[in-house]
Amino acid sequence: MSAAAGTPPEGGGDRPWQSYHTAYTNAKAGMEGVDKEKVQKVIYEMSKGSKYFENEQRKEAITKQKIEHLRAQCAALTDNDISHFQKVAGKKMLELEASRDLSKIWLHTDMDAFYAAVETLEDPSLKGKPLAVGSMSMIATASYEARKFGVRAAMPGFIGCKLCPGLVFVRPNFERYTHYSELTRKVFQRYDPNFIATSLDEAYLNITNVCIERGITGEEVATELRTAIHQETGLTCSAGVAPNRMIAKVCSDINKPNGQFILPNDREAVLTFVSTLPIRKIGGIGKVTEQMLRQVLGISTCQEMLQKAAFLCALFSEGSADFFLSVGLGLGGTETPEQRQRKSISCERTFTATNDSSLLFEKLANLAENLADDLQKEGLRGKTLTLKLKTADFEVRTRAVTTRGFINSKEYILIYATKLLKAEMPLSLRLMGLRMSQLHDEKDDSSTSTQKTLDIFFRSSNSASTGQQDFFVHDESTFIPEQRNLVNYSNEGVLSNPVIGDGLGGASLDDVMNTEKLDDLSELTSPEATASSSKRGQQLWIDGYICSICGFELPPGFEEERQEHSDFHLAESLQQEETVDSKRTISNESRLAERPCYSTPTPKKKLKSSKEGKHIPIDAFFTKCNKNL
Ligand code: DCP
Ligand code: CA
Ligand code: CA
Repeated sequence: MSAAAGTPPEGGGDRPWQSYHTAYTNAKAGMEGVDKEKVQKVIYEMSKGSKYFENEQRKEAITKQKIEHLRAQCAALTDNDISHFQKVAGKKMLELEASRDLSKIWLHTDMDAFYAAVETLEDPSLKGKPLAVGSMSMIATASYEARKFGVRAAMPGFIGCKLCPGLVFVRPNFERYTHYSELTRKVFQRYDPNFIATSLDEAYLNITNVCIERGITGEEVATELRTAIHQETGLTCSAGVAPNRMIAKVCSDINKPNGQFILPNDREAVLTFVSTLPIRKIGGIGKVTEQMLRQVLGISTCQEMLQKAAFLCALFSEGSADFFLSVGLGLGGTETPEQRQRKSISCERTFTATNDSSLLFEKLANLAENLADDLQKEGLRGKTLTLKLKTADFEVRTRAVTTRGFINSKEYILIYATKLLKAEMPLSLRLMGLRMSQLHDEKDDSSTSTQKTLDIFFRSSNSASTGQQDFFVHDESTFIPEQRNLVNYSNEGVLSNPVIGDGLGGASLDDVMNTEKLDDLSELTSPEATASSSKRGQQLWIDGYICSICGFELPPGFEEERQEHSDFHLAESLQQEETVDSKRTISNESRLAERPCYSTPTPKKKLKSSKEGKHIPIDAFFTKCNKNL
């Protein structure tokens, strides 16, 4: 019964690479003329047999299953069903149309080949060369010269070398990128003090007021802003101007590099723009969604979403269908999200898996120092400390403790963190993180004396070996439940610990399967958020669909896209580890962690993730690649 326009699966046969689509076979700006098939073949042949490859194949098989399932659902729709969903879709589109707001002018700006451009600025001898920033295991970005060969971000460096034999490598230097990012933000600030930075090199600016107050067009603002950025940083960027953020982002990519594209605040112009726009250009529509929509419903352009609106409503959840129809209508966010209060502050580190306890305590001391620095910089103290662990098997555990007073010093953080870690030993870890929540702003009141009280308390407790239990809060009732917004984060089991608290706040077992907890909402709106070291590598899905690192929204149902997006941040954090790790020194205080500890091992109950083993994170692949080199 369905009117779905199915297309046969691609590839297979004697050209298996044709159906091998990874994150890095998808074209980025500057890759238009690339021989796609050649690139796909090289990538296929070089990654064949790796865990990453196996996982890609597994994902591909899952996508195929999903497609088959959707096709079957589609075929089962009766004429009555279709006319029902036509009505549902018609009503929905009217509602969405009524929400259209053409009164705002949004500008999205994105730096060109950001890391590569910064490196070239610092070392002009790199100019004009095919350049990759990263290592043999991972490329963070490639210059436009390198992109011509198919080299791109997220691609392992050895594949980049194969595609472009003269490829020059530079190690990433995050301090530099943060420095230049801050310079760009000074410019953004002048045009919109509430600009939304979604990564080091990207921001959304509401330029409505600037246009009105100065009587200039969005195009003029874009030109002026890009000129200012170039003058003040020496770097180029591209910009898009449109009535909403979703379209503005698409527009900033159109004339990349060093270009801009302006879409007027006119309904017809927006509809014409989306009528031929490939759905993959939309932030949030990744490889899997693209394949599903194309292969099940024959949708390739945004406008086709409207033609197939009834099927979208019939086959997908309300949230997903709303999103698809908004895309078809060219609608997107127009209001500046409210600044939300910071709920927690955290840092985490990924490293090569180890069970060496002295190394683990050394890393814990570094984390405690980082967290203390970040808290102190922001004038914050906290009461609930959470230790996050990722075992060598990629199982994630979180343990929390609530202190009696507000703390922010490295020493106290480390004492609590050590206690939490000791209770889990022995184990082999690949990631550790510390998060402080239940925050208190020192500026707000006079309770800063709490730390003094604790100082005295700790000193006396530490000096008396029998008093150690006293300062560690064991009473379960004092463990504050962490944020209840449990969000999807695949492949992560959660352990509960009846004695030191599991931080689940009474959530049911079903609730906690495959879940992680909400972290820092302020990251969504705070311009500084993505520049802060405390955000490295920490990636959660707020409310199940908003990336806690960059604010990217992937509505419910976009599990594969979320996984890919998580992989991206994981890879990003690995790169940062590569550079940061080499710089970090073991601080003296880390010896604290080596003190004999006072915990009694507590019984643990393991909740197996139902998705365990389904996805092999990208770092396993990179580790393998490194070994193979
Ligand atoms: N980045 C990364 N890993 C990725 C993608 C990007 O580390 N998988 C880093 C390096 C990039 C920076 O983020 O320089 C910005 O990413 P963009 O996707 O904006 O890419 P570029 O700025 O490098 O290029 P362009 O925007 O010109 O396409
Ligand atoms: Ca960029
Ligand atoms: Ca970017």
